Amino acid sequence: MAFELPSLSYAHDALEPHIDARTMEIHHGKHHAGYTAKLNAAISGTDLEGQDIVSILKTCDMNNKALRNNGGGYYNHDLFWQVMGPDGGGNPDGALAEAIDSAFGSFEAFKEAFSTAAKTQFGSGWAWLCVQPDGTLEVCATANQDNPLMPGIGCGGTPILGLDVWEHAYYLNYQNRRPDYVSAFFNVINWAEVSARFQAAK
Ligand code: MN3
Repeated sequence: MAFELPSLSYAHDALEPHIDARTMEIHHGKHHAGYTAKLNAAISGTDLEGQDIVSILKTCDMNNKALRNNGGGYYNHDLFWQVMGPDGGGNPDGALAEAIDSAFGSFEAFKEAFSTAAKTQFGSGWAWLCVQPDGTLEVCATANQDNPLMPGIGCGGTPILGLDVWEHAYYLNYQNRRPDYVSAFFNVINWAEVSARFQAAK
């Protein structure tokens, strides 16, 4: 069974002015669709066909560039769309807020750590907030379409929040101003979704 491009749960313009509609159209409809099609091509006829994407990533042969890049691209964007939303922003609450305070000292300190990871990732990549098996939180950044589910990548935890810092994610609206895009991202984070992922992962 082939992977399908997941549909967005909100309109292309729903995240404006923080993320513009044209970027969303191209990012979801072209880039994510491309990773999905190439992932299907990479697993076609192999014993990976029919496996779920997390299993595929956890056992990924990192020398298989088509699988690594497109499996990561498929998963990363699926997570990215879901951890954003038109009613996003603000602060997390409950157990996630407590875990953030425990790991980073405060929400502001977490925001600083995550933003620094996103801004200083050289070239294309992602910034992540991850849960370790003992329930503690960690921030890391990874290159290209890698993510911490893959063997030996990043902090090794389960990602519950991710930010795409490839230029295709922000260039139309922000050009070279990645820090402004990173700052705007905090206005669209769907903390309810991140909390659900935190509960599921720990
Ligand atoms: Mn992207």
